[in-house]
Amino acid sequence: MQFNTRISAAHFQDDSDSWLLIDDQGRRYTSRFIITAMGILNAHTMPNIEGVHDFKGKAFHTARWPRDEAIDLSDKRVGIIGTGATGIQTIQEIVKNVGHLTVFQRTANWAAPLRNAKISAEEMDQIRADYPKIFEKCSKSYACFVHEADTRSLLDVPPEEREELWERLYALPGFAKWLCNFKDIGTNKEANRLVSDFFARKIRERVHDPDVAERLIPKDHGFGTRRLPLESGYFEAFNRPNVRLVDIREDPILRITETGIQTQSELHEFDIIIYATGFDAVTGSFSAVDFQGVNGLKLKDAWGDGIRTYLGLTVQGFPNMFMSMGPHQMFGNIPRSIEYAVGWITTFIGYCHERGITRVEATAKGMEEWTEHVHDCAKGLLANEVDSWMTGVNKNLAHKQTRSIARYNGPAPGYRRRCDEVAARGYSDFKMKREPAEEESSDAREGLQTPTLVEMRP
Ligand code: NA7
Repeated sequence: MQFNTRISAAHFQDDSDSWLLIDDQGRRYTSRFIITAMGILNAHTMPNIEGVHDFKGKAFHTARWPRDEAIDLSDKRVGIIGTGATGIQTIQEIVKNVGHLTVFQRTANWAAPLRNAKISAEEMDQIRADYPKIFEKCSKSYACFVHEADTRSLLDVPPEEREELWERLYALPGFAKWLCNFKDIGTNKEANRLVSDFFARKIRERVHDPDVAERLIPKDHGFGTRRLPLESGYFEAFNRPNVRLVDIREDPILRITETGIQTQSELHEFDIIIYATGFDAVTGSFSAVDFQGVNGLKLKDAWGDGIRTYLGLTVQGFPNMFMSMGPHQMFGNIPRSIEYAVGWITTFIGYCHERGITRVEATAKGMEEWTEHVHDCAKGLLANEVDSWMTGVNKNLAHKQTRSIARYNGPAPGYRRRCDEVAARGYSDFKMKREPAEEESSDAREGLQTPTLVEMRP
């Protein structure tokens, strides 16, 4: 383990079938294989608002919440920009102890109760006893969660029965209200409109001021077409006298000033500004590293006109590089997706190790076919008609203004079956190179036979 180390460059070395990694201190490491495990929501983005660095009070992105000091908001005027999952969770928490909070909302998001609760010792014992069943369920479900969709089409079900299901789901914890809903709410516009109406009614019931409630109800996308934020008292936060909602579609932010946020109509003065403005999702972690494959091909150029992968695990032109939670992988229940990717990758590396294979690389054909398959799986999903980090959009970044297919949208069991088939074929879809016969092997090559990291101080 090498702690506190940020890799800034990773270059494939053609002559030794290995990777050279360079960290931000200039230290160099070589390795036969690399596995990227950098996360899909890692590179945070500040808003592209003029004057964002001019504010003289305290300001930070939620991903950089100060660790070295306790932030006491009890007598502070606080502004927060962003109402995604992070903004929603931040707002519901800080309203418990804040002087005054102003929430700047660009896009209202659907959100539904999390319903976390303490687990008794007996419940915990039961959950532990059920682990095999839970894992079995996750291995069969669409997105690796315990939840499974109601197999009926919403429009085939009488209105009272729909209501009954929705009320039941609303009372359950976690993603049940999203993932145990009727199977077609993510594909059929009318079904989606009806389920959205139900969740809009819930917001109206919970928010006292009807005008504020209307602003908190999304009008430009349907329920569940963006990753559903789960909340505990988010909507009630707006019933507090010291919380104000500013809809910046109506009253746009012009700039950040030394003292606060200037909208078209007003200067809002603050002691603290919190940016819950999201991430350069999925590919942002890759853009932060200078990845260079065969012949110096840069990964950012290889993906310049669209992400292309083979199995979401490898990229042609980047031999011996594997991705855990790279693009075109399942983003459902992420730990389960990681588990599968890690198993697949390490089995492949073990296979190479046993057979003296020093280089493996996806083919251009394999990558084109897989990418086409990923795009086919995305067809018909309403989620892909909506701007969100899941469709690769980040309006703070010039190169991420249009939608792309960044994740695998098909069912997880189908994804795993395809990857398992590749392994069962002895990875014959890959170009492979064996190490030279023993008499040819040099000391340097022997040093690279195992996938251990070799550090070379500069
Ligand atoms: P998200 O879901 O990308 O949300 C970012 C929020 O910040 C969203 O409301 C954006 O509005 C808003 N935003 C971003 N830039 C601006 C600017 N320049 N001006 C105003 N508002 C802005 O990120 P999160 O961190 O909340 O959640 C990411 C995932 O982490 C989440 O889905 C879970 O899976 C865990 P917009 O919608 O773009 O209009």
